[in-house]
Amino acid sequence: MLTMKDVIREGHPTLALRAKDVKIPLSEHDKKTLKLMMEFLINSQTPEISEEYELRPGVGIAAPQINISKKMIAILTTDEKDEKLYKMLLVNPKIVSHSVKKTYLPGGEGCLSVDREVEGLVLRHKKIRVKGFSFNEITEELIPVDFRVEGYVGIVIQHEIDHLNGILFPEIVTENVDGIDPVVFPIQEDIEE
Ligand code: UDB
Ligand code: ZN
Repeated sequence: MLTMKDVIREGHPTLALRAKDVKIPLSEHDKKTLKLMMEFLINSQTPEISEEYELRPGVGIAAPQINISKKMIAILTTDEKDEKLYKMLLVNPKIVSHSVKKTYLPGGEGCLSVDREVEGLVLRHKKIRVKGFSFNEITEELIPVDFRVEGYVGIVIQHEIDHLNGILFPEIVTENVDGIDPVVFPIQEDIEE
């Protein structure tokens, strides 16, 4: 399994590289890497496992973060609207178009590869259209995908694709978000009796 020891940190040269296109069909090594990336996200979100191995609860990871400079990302998160689960292993993902409108996470971003608090907010496209291939880890099929996402899930995908382009969020923080609407997470109201 992957642990935080496998996650390289800010300052490591691999994080600044442009990742390579993945060759299709996938090699057995690339399939194993994709499966390990999703397993890391699942483990990191499983309280008993994340405590035992001191994993930060991850919603996304890009292959360069484990020192593999190839265009592969894993996403495991729900969206802020209907709590729909996005569990995806994407190969050669590309943003083919995006909205003019921007958005941001009101609490700012963090990163598994950044071990410090960074002030400032990251402006992201509000809506994106992504093309690439989706890896099914059960059947090992690689399916072409073309989908639109917005809001929180869109931000996670943009953050991971930035890693494929050698960009870390501290390099793109801004102070000024005048006139731009943040992603809004609904408040979980406790229902009693
Ligand atoms: C994360 N996790 O995984 F609202 F259950 C961050 C870290 C850096 C804090 C681990 C995160 O935001 N988890 C989270 C948030 C919730 C509810 C919940 C868990 N990343 C991924 C990363 O570094 N990928 O390279 C940072 C996110 C900041 C914006 C998008 C990705
Ligand atoms: Zn990151």
